[in-house]
Amino acid sequence: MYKYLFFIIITPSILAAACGAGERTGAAGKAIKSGPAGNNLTVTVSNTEGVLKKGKQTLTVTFADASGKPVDVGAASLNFFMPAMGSMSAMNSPAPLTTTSTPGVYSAMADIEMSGEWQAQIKYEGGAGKGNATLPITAQ
Ligand SMILES: [Cu+2]
Repeated sequence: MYKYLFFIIITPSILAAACGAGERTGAAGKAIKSGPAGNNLTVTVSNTEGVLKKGKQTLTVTFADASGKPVDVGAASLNFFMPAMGSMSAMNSPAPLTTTSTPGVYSAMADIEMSGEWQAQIKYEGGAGKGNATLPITAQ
């Protein structure tokens, strides 16, 4: 009972903190990784915890200008790639992107097969130009 009450009391403040961070960075939740994506844009992969994990999960991919404002990039894609390691062949795990109510912010359904070093390969093409980014991300 004590734990249950604690959970109810603490949850709203956690959610409020997450929303506040999202507005500052133009990304939902906490950034896992971000990097330059060409055309003066920065792409950020984020989720509520700021950590990529093994298994199925929803991620947010945000393209933003220098001021942090999301920019609609048109068609975008995300693929998780892991190079061959010893006897294990290279792995590719596409994470389909869907648009959200905010142009420039996409939702990704990722299925990370194993923990370790992945490369998030991001591509886009549209009104903001054509570009790509490769972000090294460690899955836990
Ligand atoms: Cu591997």
